Amino acid sequence: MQTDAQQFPGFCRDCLTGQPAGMRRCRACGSPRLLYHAELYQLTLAHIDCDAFYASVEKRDNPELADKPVIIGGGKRGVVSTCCYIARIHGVRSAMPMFKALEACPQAIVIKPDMEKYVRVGRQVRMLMQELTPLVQPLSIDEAFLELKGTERLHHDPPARTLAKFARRIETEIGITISVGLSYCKFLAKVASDLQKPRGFSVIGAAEALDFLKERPVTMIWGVGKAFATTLERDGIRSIGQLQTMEETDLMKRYGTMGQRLYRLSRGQDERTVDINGEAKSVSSETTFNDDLCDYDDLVTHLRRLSEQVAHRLRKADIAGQTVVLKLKTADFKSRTRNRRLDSPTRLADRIFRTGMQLLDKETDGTKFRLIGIGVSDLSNPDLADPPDLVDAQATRRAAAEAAMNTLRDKFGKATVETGYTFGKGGRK
Ligand code: TTP
Ligand code: MG
Ligand code: MG
Repeated sequence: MQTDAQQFPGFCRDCLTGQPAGMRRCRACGSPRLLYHAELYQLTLAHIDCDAFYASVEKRDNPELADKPVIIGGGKRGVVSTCCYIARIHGVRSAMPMFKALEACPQAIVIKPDMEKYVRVGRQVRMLMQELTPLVQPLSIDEAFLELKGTERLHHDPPARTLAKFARRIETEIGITISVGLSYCKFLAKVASDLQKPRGFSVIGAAEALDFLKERPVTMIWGVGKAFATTLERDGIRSIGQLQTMEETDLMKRYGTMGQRLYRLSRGQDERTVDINGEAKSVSSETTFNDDLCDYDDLVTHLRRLSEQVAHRLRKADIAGQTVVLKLKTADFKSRTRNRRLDSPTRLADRIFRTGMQLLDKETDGTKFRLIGIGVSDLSNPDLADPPDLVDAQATRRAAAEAAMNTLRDKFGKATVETGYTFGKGGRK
């Protein structure tokens, strides 16, 4: 007997019934959510991202919020973490100052984030993903890449149908919604998952990649944020189509390794595979003090030096890490480790150090420490490390300064260059 996938070019995302070509509504359930694509049953690389994640979890837990605009945020920084899609209609966005968000949508219900809960739900989603394939690469609390090649035998369905079933399962079992992007490479799978949010399912095939990208803005390319987009704009480049007409050597001359990325990604060329982050693997440095320390400033001095050692080893090994890990041991030998996952992998001492400082800030409450360590885990190759626009222009300047210092250090040795944090404080060995 033929399967639905062999027999019909499309299927219904609600009841999974196979659909003959050209249907507008499902022949079984009447749903308009039909999926057709020429490469539908060949593509295997998916990106899944939860819709309005924190807000969806809160709505799930309080049905009274269902049709109300909900904003998650507030707290110390007074910004919007996220908001539901109803609030987005009013113009509310992530990272917006709360007062602005409430100007745009005064009737919104504001909820303080409950991180523990979101981490728990994120883990549940991830565990279900791992039932689809062992090749799950989490990118953040609410999203991951999945490689589904070779899972057809296990699921008795091609990846596209397995993913649609998965979206239904998340809705019924977890109570939130997701969006799926299906493509042949990571870049376009991630782009695709964002195209139809919420409850989206978008497919970008190899045959259409060039055309699809042509009219899109350069900011769609991974690693091109506001700052770098401004640089490109100064050079007259706004659309990916413009990049498609440029030579690789020209782009590399102008923008270095980023130029090479622009060249490739603008043409839909992305060789990166889904890799499960090596869990136990990390690069770290630590030091035990002669006398216990409790003062933030004293600890920071060590932190800076250790961050530089870590960055140095990352550069030598030509790897990067995405999760910064701070380790402390108290005077009475209790260990504390604190992690923070960054938006992109890093091998810059400055990023490691600054993240470490933030983690340390919460721990210095008068406790005496005998040891401090800093490191990174979630190791990966450095291709996507430290995109030029990562945080802000200042960070880009610091990154450039660090690169220059590294060159000097490699040439003249470690003691040549010291930053303000280590100078004169035992930074020299
Ligand atoms: P996202 O997946 O970027 O956003 P989202 O899930 O809220 O909405 P979308 O439907 O567009 O995917 O981020 C996941 C969670 O991370 C989000 O729910 C809250 C948190 N977050 C912040 O705290 N601050 C931010 O600036 C962003 C972008 C996200
Ligand atoms: Mg999301
Ligand atoms: Mg996300």
